[in-house]
Amino acid sequence: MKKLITLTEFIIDRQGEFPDASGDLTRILNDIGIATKFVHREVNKAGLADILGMEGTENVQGEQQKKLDVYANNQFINALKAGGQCAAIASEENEEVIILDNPISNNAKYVVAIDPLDGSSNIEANVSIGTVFSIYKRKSLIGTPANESDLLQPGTELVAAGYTIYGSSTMLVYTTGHGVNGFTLDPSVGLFILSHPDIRYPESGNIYSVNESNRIYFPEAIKAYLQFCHEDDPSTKRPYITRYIGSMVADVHRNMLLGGIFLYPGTIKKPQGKLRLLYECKPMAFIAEQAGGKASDGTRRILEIHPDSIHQRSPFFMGPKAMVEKLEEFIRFF
Ligand code: P6P
Repeated sequence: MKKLITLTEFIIDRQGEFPDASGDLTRILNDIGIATKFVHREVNKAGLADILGMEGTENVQGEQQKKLDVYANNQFINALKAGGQCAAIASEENEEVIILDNPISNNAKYVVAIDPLDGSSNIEANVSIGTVFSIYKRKSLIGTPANESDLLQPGTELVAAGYTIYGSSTMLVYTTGHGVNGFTLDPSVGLFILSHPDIRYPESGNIYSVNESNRIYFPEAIKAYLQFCHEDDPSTKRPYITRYIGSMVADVHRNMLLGGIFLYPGTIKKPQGKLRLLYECKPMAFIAEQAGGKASDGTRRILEIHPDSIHQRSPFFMGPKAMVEKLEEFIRFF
């Protein structure tokens, strides 16, 4: 029987990839893994909310139940606070950066940007949703409280990034800059087991994922690219297959495994698009590049964009290098 490798064993085994590894990154990744299991448990009960008295109703103590995305946010904040390896958190759920100003966290080397439950509006339809996380080394003086500038770093400074997809199974996929590996949760024992070692994009693909209801608002270059996707040319696997779940983590995960491009373009109404640069686009871009793919805003490498604010949005294109570069050709031409 093949030896099962747990997430914890894998993280510890790979600790050697960092010359100055002190175990802090190992611990912070484990903290995220623990919080993920609690979120998994609640997400999987979500459909029973009315029956179990969850999600917006009052529980037996008369406490107002948290919406799942607020619940998830609290789980990750509490786990990172308790773990003591994180000095500050930028979360999709919080307007301001959460500075963990206490003697232990002020000595932490890392800060975290997180979307605790992306796509949560899909829960009531039982559609896969996800968590997206990313870890940076703080730039501010260790021993002092961290600050917002610790989170406003280009993605090239990322130490680790990953996502969890709560779908038919719960999978945690992450990179520390040495490839991408996927772990599937065995809920019967509460362990993430290595199930998808060294995930790589296929050389190219024939899936495209975009919300085509926005088509009339897309720039001409994007409209032309979509026309290219629809053309009948079997030699280039076109017309491409359209697949769009409306939950970024699920769309990105499927496309990375099967070969496809994910597009969330800007529109004439919202030129910067919808997705957030810091805690959605950059972690996914790190994953994309580590899986042999590419991620851009149409003209710039996502990882090289320096965010000005923590909730800043960006047009976002991610997929096999050949597919993203074909799209960028259309953008250059128009
Ligand atoms: P639209 C979910 O709300 C989300 O933030 C991403 O997960 C997803 O890719 C996108 O929005 C879907 O947006 O406008 O296509 O419904």
